[in-house]
Amino acid sequence: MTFSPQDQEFMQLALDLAARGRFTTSPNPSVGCVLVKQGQIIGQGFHFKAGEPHAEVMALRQAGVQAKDATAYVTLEPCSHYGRTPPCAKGLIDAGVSKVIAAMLDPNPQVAGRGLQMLQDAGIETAVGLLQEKAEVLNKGFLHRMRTGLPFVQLKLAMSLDGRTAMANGDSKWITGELARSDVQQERAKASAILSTSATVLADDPSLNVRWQQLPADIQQQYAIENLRQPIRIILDCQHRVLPTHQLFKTDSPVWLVSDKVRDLSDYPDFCQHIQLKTIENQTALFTLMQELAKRQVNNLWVESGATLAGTLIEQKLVNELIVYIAPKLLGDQAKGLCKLPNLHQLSQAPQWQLQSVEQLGDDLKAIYRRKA
Ligand code: AOF
Ligand code: ZN
Repeated sequence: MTFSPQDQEFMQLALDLAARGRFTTSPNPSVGCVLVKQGQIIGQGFHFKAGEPHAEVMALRQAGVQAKDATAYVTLEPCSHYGRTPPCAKGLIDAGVSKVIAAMLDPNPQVAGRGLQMLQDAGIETAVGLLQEKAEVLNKGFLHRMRTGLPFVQLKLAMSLDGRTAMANGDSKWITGELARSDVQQERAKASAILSTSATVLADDPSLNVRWQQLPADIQQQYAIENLRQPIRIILDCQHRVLPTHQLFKTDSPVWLVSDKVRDLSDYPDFCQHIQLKTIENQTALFTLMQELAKRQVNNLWVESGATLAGTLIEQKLVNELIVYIAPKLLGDQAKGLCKLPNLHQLSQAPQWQLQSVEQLGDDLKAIYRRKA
């Protein structure tokens, strides 16, 4: 299939629109749509929140009767099912659109090609694959969950030049600079959920929420605070050490405490839930946890924890991406390391990663790595 430079331009616009939903659409994907007739944009829209209209509906509303015989550029195959909203494929058919170009197919088993089929059956020309790689990046969490039944796991590591995360006495405030810390807030904001442990809660008493006021001004201006979503905080707490007095409970977004025992939460706020899961050698069975989280519609899981959970997740091949913030400091070899890998003895067995991108944030670097097979 060949696409013209103009096709690329319109799809890029649809991708930019889709990205505006990146902090709000979870558990749904971020999707954008542009309607074009005789080279003119007649409607554009994006999906803002689960339960609210899909991108195509927003664009069709704007175009009104002009949508007849238009071309639709959509970043994901239009849906074919009745979910929280009616099928977009039907909306496009009813509006009389003549052509639909999708960046990629929707792997959601409720859709998976049926959206395009519905359009074709109605005599609409369809094409797929325009700027697909960019569309994949935008929804890597949603797509991974649909394809594998697991969340897309991102492990955040903040370290010195010599790969240390804290001094021997635990002091780690602050290794990275302000821009890197603001970037972490953005990454948290994009995540469906944040995973940590009771050890981290007991040591640092973090709130693990998004401080919207720490995000860049242009982002703050784009969103009304009341529309923003806080990620779910998930804490592995086998020994029930997390208390109702911890900072976690000072912001009223969901907290899920995970352990293998029955837990009475009557002293905890209503937004706190318990997930009961088996443990292996006193540790939560992490693969089972991931399956459970995917069932609960967690697309992107952002992990901020200590070296133990980081190491175990890496060992069990459950980390999809490392997000590493590197500060220009040297902490020396008595300082604490990034992750514990007690079973690793041979260099040939060292987990390997593929560099995806590097970005400068003030004096710090942000490097993203994907797990190699
Ligand atoms: C589209 N356009 O803008 C989005 C789509 O429960 P619902 O009705 O919101 O449907 C959610 C599913 O629809 C989601 O899992 C994904 O497969 C698809 N998302 N589809 O045509 C959109 N957000
Ligand atoms: Zn739809």
